[in-house]
Amino acid sequence: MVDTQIVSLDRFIIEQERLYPEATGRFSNIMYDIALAAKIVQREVGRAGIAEILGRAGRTNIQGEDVTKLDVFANNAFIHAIEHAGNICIMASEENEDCIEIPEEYPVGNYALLMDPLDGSSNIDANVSIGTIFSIHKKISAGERGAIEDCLQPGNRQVAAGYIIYGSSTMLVYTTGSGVHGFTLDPSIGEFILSHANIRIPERAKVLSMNESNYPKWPKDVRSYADSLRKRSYTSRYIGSLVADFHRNLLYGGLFMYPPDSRKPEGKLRLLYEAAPLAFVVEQAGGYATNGHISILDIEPTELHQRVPLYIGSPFETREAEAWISGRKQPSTSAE
Ligand code: AHM
Ligand code: MG
Repeated sequence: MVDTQIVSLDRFIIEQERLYPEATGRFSNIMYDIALAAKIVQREVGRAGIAEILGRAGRTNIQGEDVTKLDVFANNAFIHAIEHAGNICIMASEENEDCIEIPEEYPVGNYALLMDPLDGSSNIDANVSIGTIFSIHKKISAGERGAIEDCLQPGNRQVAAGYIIYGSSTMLVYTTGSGVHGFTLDPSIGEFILSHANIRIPERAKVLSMNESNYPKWPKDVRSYADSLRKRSYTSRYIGSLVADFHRNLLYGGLFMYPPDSRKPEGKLRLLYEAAPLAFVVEQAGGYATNGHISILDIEPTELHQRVPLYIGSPFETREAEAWISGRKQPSTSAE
């Protein structure tokens, strides 16, 4: 029998909006625009192998890394889907050095959008899952059209955050602070359908996601913590595509870590585009995210492209990692 009771993303957004009589609908409109951009990017990712859009775009981003053509495409798709609608006053992207202002011909709204439009793009050629990460803040600046301070807000002030994973299926997972909900794109009707309501991350899981080749470059406390996990028979799962590694651990449990190392003393991942939005998601799912000392959500950003060490995932392991790395406690070395 055909299920006619499916909950589409649009219906879910409308029902959520009804819970807030004061809502203007502007926030809902941003989510519709993000979903539209996600479908456009998904279409290109799905065609990547045959559409001659693989390979390098011939320039580097402001982090000095190669930019592939799909990064450029995804960045433009999200900017163009969102800038015209009058809901956003300013944007920031991992691909742009400065804030992205809304063109004068368009109206502006009361929200700031930050994004990593296509994370893990070095994996595209190998058909590995990649993702878009987004974060939404309320405007706090005085001027009409938004300013950098709207983007430089701590994670605990996000009004929404989430990601889209382009994998064996395409999923949009997001939170507005009342749980985490996952929607799977049904290509036959072109709609995101609620498939994972109220996701909860397992309390603990013996799974570790980290780039072990960096071990010799990690600080002593991080190495000894990793040693203690090995002694306790933790298994490894790491593909090097943050959204894919994070999504797996969100569903099955585990600890993802990208510590500082001697080459990258600030860590590799970006606070505003990667760590803070995923921290909001994981905390809403019952997990935790830390830089080894404090919650990622409590870090006051000072610059747009700030990097941060990241330990994120199941609450048991992430709290233990923080206690050990900050020197508050030794981890358990028993087989349990
Ligand atoms: P990117 O934003 O340039 O794509 O880099 C971020 C990626 C993450 O997806 C992933 O977690 C990490 O870099 C992997 O780094 P490494 O290759 O050093 O293990
Ligand atoms: Mg990235």
